[in-house]
Amino acid sequence: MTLGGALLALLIGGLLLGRSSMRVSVPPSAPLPVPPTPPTASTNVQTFFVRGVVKELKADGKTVVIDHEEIPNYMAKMTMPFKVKDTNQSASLGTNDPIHFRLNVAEYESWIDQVTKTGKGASPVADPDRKSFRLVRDVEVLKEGDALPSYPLTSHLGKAFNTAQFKGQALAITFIFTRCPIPDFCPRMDFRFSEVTKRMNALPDAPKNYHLISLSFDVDYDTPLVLQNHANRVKAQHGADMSQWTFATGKLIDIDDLTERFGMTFAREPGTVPFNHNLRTVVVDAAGKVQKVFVGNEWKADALVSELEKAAKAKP
Ligand SMILES: [Cu+2]
Repeated sequence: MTLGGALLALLIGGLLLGRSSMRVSVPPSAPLPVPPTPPTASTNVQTFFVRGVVKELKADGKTVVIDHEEIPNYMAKMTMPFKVKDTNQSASLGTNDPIHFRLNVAEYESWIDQVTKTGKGASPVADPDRKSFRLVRDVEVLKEGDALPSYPLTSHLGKAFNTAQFKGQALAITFIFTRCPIPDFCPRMDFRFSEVTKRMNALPDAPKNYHLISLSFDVDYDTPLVLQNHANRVKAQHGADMSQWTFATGKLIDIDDLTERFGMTFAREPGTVPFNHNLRTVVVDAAGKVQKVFVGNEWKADALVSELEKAAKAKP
């Protein structure tokens, strides 16, 4: 082949590549190639076939943020992170790639697989309506060592209390809502706190001066009665000891204030379900100071137990 021929071949190759990468998307209304399968009874994994648009691929390749369509009977349309177990599934994904995928929901975790691109870089799904307006306080972010302000809350037994009355005790606060459908989010927080209560009871030298709070940010739905039923369910399901654990609710403006101090975010539009949220678990020592903030869902019960042991010893 002559030099000119080689160049021409390269040029054609380039053009072909260019063309193939410009191939355009399946229209959003096109049927999915695989029909939804019913939940498999044997493994207890529910599966859903979902269409969406990639918003971000995290550096480790194991988390893909997807703006996905409604999953009937399961989840509203929203943008949220999904776990990928096999990074080959996410390797070729780029921002704004339209995809379809299978969402697998087991008892304690969820993940996606069968990720298929339906086009490349097509226009993203329109952003959900986020026009609504909310009243918030301008608050300072709290760092470890900062004092936790007092927030008035209501327990699952309908009793008023506040976060300042736990001076002299180690306190762990996590943020949940009882309708959360994602097993590795709120249900996992319930499971971890359950494990913590059992470990604290089993440890011979464990401190007695500690308390756990699971604070709901779904304030319209999670009334004290709903929280009480939820607490009973968690107790039955995990054998949790509820004697030092309170499910709580409060005014949205206070919960907003508290969560914002730790970088915790959730959908706050009135009338919407706060599906789209992240996770924070805060440990406050017996002197009322923030000792530790666990980000996300990877922390283990043992880690929280050690933080509580340390926090219980702080001198007020
Ligand atoms: Cu949740």
